[in-house]
Amino acid sequence: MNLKTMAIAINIVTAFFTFALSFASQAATLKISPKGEQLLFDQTAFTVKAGEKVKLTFNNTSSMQHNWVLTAPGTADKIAQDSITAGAAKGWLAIGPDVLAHTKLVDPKKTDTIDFVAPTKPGDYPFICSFPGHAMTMKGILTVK
Ligand SMILES: [Cu+2]
Repeated sequence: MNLKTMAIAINIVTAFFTFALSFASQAATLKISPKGEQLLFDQTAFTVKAGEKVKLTFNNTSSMQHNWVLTAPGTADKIAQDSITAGAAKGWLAIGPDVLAHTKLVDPKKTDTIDFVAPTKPGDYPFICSFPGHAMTMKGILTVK
């Protein structure tokens, strides 16, 4: 390999990593918290692109345990019900194929950050807190476009 070939090779490698870095930094960044001590999220609507990388941080500013659970359309009520049965040992979450992404059960004044890939099918994906009794009001919609 002569010097010119090596220079071209280095340029190609540099271009590749620059491209890879720019792609990696394109993850959508979402931040959500409870609304004070109410059984509400402070954000009830997010929009992301289909198949997009998402980084979500749930900052539990309240004095209760909560989580953030993304559900397949039409399944939030069942997941909330099943999560009561799942019990404290399972973090009050019935994990199954309709749970598309979730934080851990976050203790008061703690945060959890998760990375996931947005659904590839456009639509409205409900998110809930699956702690018993919270999902009726502690919910929102992640819109995938
Ligand atoms: Cu909650």
